[in-house]
Amino acid sequence: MSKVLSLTKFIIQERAMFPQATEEFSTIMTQIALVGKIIARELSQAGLIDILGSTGATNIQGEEVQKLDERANEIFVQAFEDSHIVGTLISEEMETPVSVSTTNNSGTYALYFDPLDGSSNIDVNAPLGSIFSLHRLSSLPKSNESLLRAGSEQVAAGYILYGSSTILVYTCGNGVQIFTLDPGIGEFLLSAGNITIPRRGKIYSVNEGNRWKWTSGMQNYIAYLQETDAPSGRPYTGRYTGCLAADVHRILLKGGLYLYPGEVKKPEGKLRLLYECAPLTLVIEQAGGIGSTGMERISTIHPTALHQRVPLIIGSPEDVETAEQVLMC
Ligand code: AFP
Repeated sequence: MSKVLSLTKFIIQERAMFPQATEEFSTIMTQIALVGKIIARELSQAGLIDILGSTGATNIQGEEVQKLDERANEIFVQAFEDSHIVGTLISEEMETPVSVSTTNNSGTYALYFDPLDGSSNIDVNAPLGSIFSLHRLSSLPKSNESLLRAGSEQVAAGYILYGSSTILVYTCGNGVQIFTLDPGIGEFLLSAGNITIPRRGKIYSVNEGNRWKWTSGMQNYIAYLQETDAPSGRPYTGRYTGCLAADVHRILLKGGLYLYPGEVKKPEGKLRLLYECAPLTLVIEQAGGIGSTGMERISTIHPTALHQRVPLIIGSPEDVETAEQVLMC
């Protein structure tokens, strides 16, 4: 029988090896794991209780709020309320950050999250995710400006993917680990450690329904991936679930690239820098890949707004570099 290593035990071992994986960080990861377990349980019962469908409200992103979006956000907030460690919660679903600090000198971590990624999959029982990013601040934020931090400043990031099983993927700068939830014992167990992304893949993941809204450079690049050319491994095959965490997870394991480009009339694209692009970029970079807008690397962007959107091209290093070269021409 292979060795069983729980998330809790893994974090304790990690603390012994890497000073940056502090006790505070262990506590935060334990709470994130709890959030994952609760959301996974609620999703497993979604068709049985009155939790599918829309709330009738629209969020700060101008998108229809699903009941499960709201519930997932609530679960994150409740897990970190009265926290002595995380002082500020910044969510894709909340217009402004929420302070959960109990005293003035505690809670200098800030947690950014997309509580339920891939909302259009909710009602059709397709994969969903939760994406998170952790920053350490020097003091409690006095304004929203102090929460506008580059991806390179993240101390940890990851995602929970609710698919055929529930997995937790994270990095705190020491490689990427994957834990799978064993529902029988309610524990996340290490299922793959120190993941590396293939240098080049054969998969591209993009919403091709938007093709005619893209720049000609982007249209030509996707056409290039679809051409037959055996020496360069083309054609690539297309895969797209509508859940970023699921699509990027496939790319992490199998190689290739995920793209959500800007459009001629909407150059900033759709995805949110702080809740989606920066955290997934940290994970992919830690596995040896690249996250880019096509023009600049995601981790170097200094946000100008909390809900800022940027184009995203993320995945195997050789694939993303080729895309950058084509798009910069
Ligand atoms: P939500 O987080 O609002 O559910 O949006 C999902 C998402 O940000 C990402 O998970 C998908 O890859 C992408 O949007 C899907 O967008 P399209 O439906 O435009 O392809």
